[in-house]
Amino acid sequence: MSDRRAFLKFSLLTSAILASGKSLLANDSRRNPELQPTVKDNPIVISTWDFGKEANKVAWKVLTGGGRALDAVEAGVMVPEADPENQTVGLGGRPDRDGRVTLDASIMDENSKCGAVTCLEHIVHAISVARLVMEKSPHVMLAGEGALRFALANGFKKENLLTEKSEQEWKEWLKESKYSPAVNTENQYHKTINCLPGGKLNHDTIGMVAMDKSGNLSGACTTSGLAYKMHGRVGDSPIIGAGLYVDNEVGAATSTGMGEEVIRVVGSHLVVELMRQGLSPEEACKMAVERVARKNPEAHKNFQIGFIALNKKGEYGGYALQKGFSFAVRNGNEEMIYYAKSMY
Ligand code: SD4
Repeated sequence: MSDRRAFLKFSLLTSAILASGKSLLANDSRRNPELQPTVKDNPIVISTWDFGKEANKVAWKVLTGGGRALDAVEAGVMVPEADPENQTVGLGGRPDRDGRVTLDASIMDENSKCGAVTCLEHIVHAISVARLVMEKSPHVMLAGEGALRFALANGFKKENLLTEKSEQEWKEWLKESKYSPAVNTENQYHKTINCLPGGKLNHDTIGMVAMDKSGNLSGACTTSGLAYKMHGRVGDSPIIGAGLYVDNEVGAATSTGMGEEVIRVVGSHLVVELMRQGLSPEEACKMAVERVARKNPEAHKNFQIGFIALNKKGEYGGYALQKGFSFAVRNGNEEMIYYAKSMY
């Protein structure tokens, strides 16, 4: 290519980039006053599903006591992890197809430090092991046997996580052994949308993001993953950028639903980057859901994806693929459960 043609091509490219993007500058939140924290001294926590409300209560105590968002989200998600009635997180979680309860969790703080565990067995508080990986190991993620060994070496107690109820259901499932992850829903919708066998209410992964009194953000995500998955399957929840992402300059996001689909678009990172470009939390979640749908022109009607997000201004939002996705909010003004808007 002649110098002149090369120059013209470069100029055209540069003009196109400049025309498309005031965004190039706006992408950098340090240049975008809109994204600077304005809610100092007014903390907030949001989390997935109805059960997020109880988890938020614990996180809220930490936040109002002046604690770090990191401590708040860890303490918050420990609530469903310890609840044996909750069959999608921690103790009592539904097992994989081999009857083993394997947990996935991740945590991320305001300094972009992060930690995760995947396929962790026998430890109720996977989130605390994830935090330990972040703070006491040179790594970001530990898996399976190595994660368990690390937990035990650091004083965690080995427990049986498979409750009688989850074991019974698994044995029932084995009769047909048909793997068809349910479209997860909440409350009034659970009767009309396909649920787990027997129409049982299918709570799901807890993802929680919070901003503390100093305006710092953190997030946590923990789950037993999809029921009856193959042993060793890893979902989105422990993958930084997929199930959880925090950028203290911009905002934080987390996801629930069909992990494989969230991973394919690096969902939570996508939501945060869309907020960086100026979208509101709800708009960013919506666009990420639409991206997932576009990648699955047919299949997306049969699974659920939900995102929630919080920005530096303390604005929050959520969006889902299917009806029935709820999220819980706690701040100085409200303690609420919202039903997210959805594509369907
Ligand atoms: C996963 N996203 O393991 C998690 C669990 C979930 O509907 O939310 N299931 O894929």
